[in-house]
Amino acid sequence: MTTQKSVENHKKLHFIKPKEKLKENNIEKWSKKEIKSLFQLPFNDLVYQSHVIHRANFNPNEVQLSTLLSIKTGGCSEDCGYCPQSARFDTEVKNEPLMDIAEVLASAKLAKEAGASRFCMGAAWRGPKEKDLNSVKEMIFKVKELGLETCATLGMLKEGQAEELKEAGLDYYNHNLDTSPEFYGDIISTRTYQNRLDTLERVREASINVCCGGIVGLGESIDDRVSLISQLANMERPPESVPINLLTQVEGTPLSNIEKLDHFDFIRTIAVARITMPKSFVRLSAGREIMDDGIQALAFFSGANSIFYGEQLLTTGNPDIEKDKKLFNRLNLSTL
Ligand code: SAM
Ligand code: DTB
Ligand code: SF4
Repeated sequence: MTTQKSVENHKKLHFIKPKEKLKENNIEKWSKKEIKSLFQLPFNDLVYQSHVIHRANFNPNEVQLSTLLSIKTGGCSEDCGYCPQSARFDTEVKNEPLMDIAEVLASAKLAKEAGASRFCMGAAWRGPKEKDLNSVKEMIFKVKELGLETCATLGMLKEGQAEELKEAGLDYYNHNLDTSPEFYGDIISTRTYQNRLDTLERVREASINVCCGGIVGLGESIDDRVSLISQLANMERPPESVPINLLTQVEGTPLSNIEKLDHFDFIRTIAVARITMPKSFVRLSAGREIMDDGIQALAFFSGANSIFYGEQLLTTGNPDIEKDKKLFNRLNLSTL
């Protein structure tokens, strides 16, 4: 029964103020304790707070659309335990060479016609070789000429490569931290957390927008989610774009049979990302195909304002464009 007392208690709910203070005297903007206390809030209290912060910083009825294309699929040397493109796992993904520029441009044109504003090119590499980088630079230049924002995710970058990409017209570089530093070694052994931070630093230094987030549902603990958010939110400048992926379980990968995450825990992660990174675009990324419309609507309410749009992610499926358009209409969402 709702008593007057319980109503009064909720009015007193401690409201977390968005913090925009820069790192001063090495004091973290968000302590792990504060982040954990967000994850532990009752669900309604958390999504209420994240929504209020969302509408203070963004139009809550707008969603940005990015379309992905795998320009180099499969045969990857790395051992990321979630990934169907690693050559070490027996999955249905085949090793294909780098796509032709003409094919990439044809896809980009279709993405633009369908309403995407950004085109993201992904390659199953540890990092790009110089010859490959030249081809990708040409792709970036030509995709940008179509009037699309450009994004690339090519793995680790060496000194000077980010500058080359910037010169070609790259707007965003996606490189995820994936999980907490503590849990990372359980998922990937072929490159370190520090390697990832170094690449992100190179992207920043080259004045390319940073797109960096992670995956939930890898078997990590709540403390690992806290620690991932702490890494992202406490960067000197938090990423402009924060993709939150729900693990897509692919047969043949080591994580194919792991216990499935409760989708409300996915929403909690979106909400905490929104509260701790109030000015960033938070992307509801992999996993939409297995989420019902209600969960997606809740993700938008909680602060997600970007999605991957188009039938395919890299090697796995994503909702049909027509299905997404219906969802936007039902929720009166306009797209960017
Ligand atoms: N090879 C490059 C790299 O790893 O940096 C770029 C492409 S990689 C596929 C980009 C990101 O996709 C990964 O860092 C990971 O966050 C995400 N990803 C890959 N497989 C996934 C899966 N099965 N479920 C959810 N996210 C996934
Ligand atoms: C990101 O955070 N998620 C995208 C994109 N960045 C490159 C990739 C999701 C991949 C899902 C598995 C696949 O389709 O291969
Ligand atoms: Fe390779 Fe990237 Fe997949 Fe890791 S996530 S195996 S680096 S394609």
